[in-house]
Amino acid sequence: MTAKPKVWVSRPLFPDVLARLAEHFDVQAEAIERKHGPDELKARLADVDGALVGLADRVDASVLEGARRLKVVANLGVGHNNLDLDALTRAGVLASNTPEVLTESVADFAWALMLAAARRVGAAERWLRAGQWPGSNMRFDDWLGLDVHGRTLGILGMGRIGQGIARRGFGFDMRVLYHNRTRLPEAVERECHAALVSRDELLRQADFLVLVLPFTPENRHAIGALELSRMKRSAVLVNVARGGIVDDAALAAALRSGQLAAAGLDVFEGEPSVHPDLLSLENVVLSPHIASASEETRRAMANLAVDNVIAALGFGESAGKPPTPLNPAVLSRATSKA
Ligand code: 8YV
Repeated sequence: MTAKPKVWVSRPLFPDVLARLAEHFDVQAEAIERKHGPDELKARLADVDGALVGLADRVDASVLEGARRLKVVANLGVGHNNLDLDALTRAGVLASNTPEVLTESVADFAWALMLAAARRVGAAERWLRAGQWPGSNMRFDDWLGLDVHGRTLGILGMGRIGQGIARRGFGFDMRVLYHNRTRLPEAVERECHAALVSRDELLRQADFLVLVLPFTPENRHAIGALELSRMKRSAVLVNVARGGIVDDAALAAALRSGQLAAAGLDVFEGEPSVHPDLLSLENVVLSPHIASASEETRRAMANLAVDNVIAALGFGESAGKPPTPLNPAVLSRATSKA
């Protein structure tokens, strides 16, 4: 009997999802959540046919050296700035990600941060839990926040998640503006009730600016001191994209000086550490990179990553046709070689 192909899973996953892999493969799954350095990643990838990795696993040319059996790396996330796609393609390794399945959950969470930051939910809860709610009635003018309804929602990066955030704006009677490298088809703009403006106009007009850009070298510090200075002093910034798109030190300075009213952040430069100035401010809502973390969505992401590995290694109903490849050229090369 030929040995089963080997698959490494870099993060603990739902047992029933792992069981789907085990039907076809010899699975080595990590039991604890931790970051794997380059040497360890290289050693893990050296003798497996497939791998499921997380955003903390940086897969580049150096870790692929010696990974002779490796055919597929499935990323547990839609963003894939942790993968060097050119290096994977050169090595003939298929890469995949988890688009679509997380769109609506991340859009929901962007709204959670918008609302919480505008209405000071985090700070008010800390105050209540600290027993500071006075016995008599609270002052009528205490805990005043910003309204969300009827304001201007600005979205920077209008992919699927940006569109989901925009569509929700209609229910809050908001004017929706967006900026994107390419204009959306008119039908999509209509469905999202969104209008394209320049990046500068977006910064100037948004009452709520939500970042949903991919993290590329060009987008590093896309929002820094200059951009923040162009925004309204009453504006709220929300980042559900990637740490590093915002200059966190500049943001903390703007929040402290009143240059910007509030922020809601799910992602940070250098996660899991968070800039100490952000930790000490009350006008920012902080969450630990959980925008996609609903029960259904995290399961759907894990299952989609597994679907990609099963298909890429030639098993299951979609053998040879992984559902969400990032470098499909690898597949056509494999077919033409066969
Ligand atoms: C993470 C994300 O994948 O999909 C992305 O790009 O950033 C998240 O959904 C998730 O936090 C798992 O680490």
